[in-house]
Parts: sequence; structure tokens; C-alpha cells
Amino acid sequence: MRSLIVGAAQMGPIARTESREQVVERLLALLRKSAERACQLVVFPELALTTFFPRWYTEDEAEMLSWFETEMPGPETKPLFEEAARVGIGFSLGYAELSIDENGIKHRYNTKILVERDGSIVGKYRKIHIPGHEHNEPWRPFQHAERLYFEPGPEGFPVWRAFGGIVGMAICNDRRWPETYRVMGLQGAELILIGYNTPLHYAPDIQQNPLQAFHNHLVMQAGAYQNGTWVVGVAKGGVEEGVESLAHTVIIAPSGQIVAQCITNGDELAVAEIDLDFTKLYKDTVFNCDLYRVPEHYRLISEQRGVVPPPE
Ligand code: CDT
Repeated sequence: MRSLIVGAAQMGPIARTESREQVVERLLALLRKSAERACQLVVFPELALTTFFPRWYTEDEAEMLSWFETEMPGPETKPLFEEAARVGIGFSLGYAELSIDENGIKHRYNTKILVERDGSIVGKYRKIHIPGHEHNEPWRPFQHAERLYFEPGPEGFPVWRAFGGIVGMAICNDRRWPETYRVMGLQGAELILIGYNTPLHYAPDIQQNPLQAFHNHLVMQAGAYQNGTWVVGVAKGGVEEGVESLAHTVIIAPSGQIVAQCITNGDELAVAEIDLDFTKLYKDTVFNCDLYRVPEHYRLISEQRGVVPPPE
């Protein structure tokens, strides 16, 4: 048995006025709870240092960049890294990243990092499936302008050897796309860490609103089962700046079963001891990819973007 005790550190709302220091205090409280429960790895949500700012459209670059981190750790996040290393707990943290390339061009990413128990960053994932819209859409009760704030990550879906296993990451809307899990599954992922901010109100089709919790679990349970991997899905939930977001944080086994979950909309820790060897039961049997996959019949998945129906 390759045992790992994992904490899913759900967060309640973060107010627009809440400072990074105040948010880091909340993260530290969750980290200390994780230590009390012997966690070796704790997973925080998407954009865990700020309110979910894509709900506001802006054309003011300074206002936009005020939500982004230029270094990690920076002065406000350093206490989290230090305390995690002191208590020997690794963590995964979502935040908005401003990166400046060798030509001086600014890139804005929706990013998630994996930090080992000694405080070193072992991996960085930048969100690929950027949902919502780029332009102001005043007909909506609130905006979901992620396509204004973020460009898709250029590095695909890497996995890392860490915490005694093979670990990957994904961010929010990524979890709805089966390709996300499969690309990591084909690299042997045994544990996929996901953070999300999911408003209950989906403006393009409000019939989906009451199904948000169902769809959330449906996609992550399917991704876990079909790839024989553990999945940890962590929400920032509750009513944030007037917008209600889904909670329903979960830890899911390679069988697709939920083994731990949060029951509130606020800061809460769900814990499970997971056996990374349990992945073999699925990876070596029903989802033995070497034996059963037929990639020559899957070419459309990577060659084509949209749907092309047959001629009339
Ligand atoms: N943060 C994020 O990716 N949220 C989306 C909302 C739905 S699309 C507007 C999600 O997939 O949950």
C-alpha cells in the first residue's frame, strides 16, 4: 500500500476587500487543521488568494493586474510556504499569475502549483479550458470574463512524480472535459488535484443551474473511474460578492466512489487516507490502456476542434 493522507481544503467566499494577508491567514488555519489530522498534502481551490474577480469586466489594466501575483512565493504568501515546510505538509494552490517572457510580453494565467513537503515547488499547471467570454456582456447578472483575464496555458497537462506517486493538476472548467483526465491518465496519473469556482447561475442556459452539483460530481467521478486515478476536487463556495457558488468539495477513488466530502459552503477540510496502489485495480484491468485502447480510431479527438456532422 502506498498510503497518502490528503486534505481537501474548501474555502468559503473571499470578499473583494479582503487582503492577501487576510486570505493567507485563512489558508494557514486550514493548513493547521490539516496538520492536526496528519495530512501530508492539502489542496486549496482555484484563485484561492482573491475573490473570483472575472465576475467584473474591466478595461483598466492596473485594476486587472491588481489581482495577479508576480512571484510565488511573494511577500504575502511566504508565510504559507514557511508554515507548510515547518509542519511538513505539501500543498496545491490556485492563483492568478502574471508572467513576463524574455521579450517583455506579459502573460496572464490561471495557475495552480504543487508544493512538496519541504516547501519546494515541484510543478506548475496553467489552466487550458478557459470558459466564459472576453467582451462585456451586460445582459448577464454578472460577468464570467475569464477569456478577458486569462490566456490558455501553453504547457498542456504535465504530471509529476511527487508524494510517492504520479500527480497531475487541473483547474475548474478543465474538469468538464474528458481529454483533461485522459492526457494525464496516459502519463500514469494516480492523483489529480482540481480547484474550482462554479457560480450556480449559468447565464447561457439557466436550466443547468439546479444541476450544477450533479454535473460537478458526474465529471470528476467519471474522470477518476475511466483513468483509474484518485481525484481531489476543491471548491471556493458560498455567496461571494452577491454570487452564489457551488461547494460540494470531494475526494474520489479510482472506482469513481466519493470517499470524503465537505458538507458546508464555507472554509472546511475533508480528509481521506488514499492508497495510490488502488489505482492499479482499474489501470490493470478494465482500463488496461495497452491492451484495450484503439488510438487509431481516436484521431478526430486531437485533429479536430469543433463538431463536423456528416453531409446532409
Ligand atoms: N472557474 C470556472 O472555470 N468556472 C466554470 C463556470 C462555468 S462556465 C461560465 C466551470 O466550469 O465551473
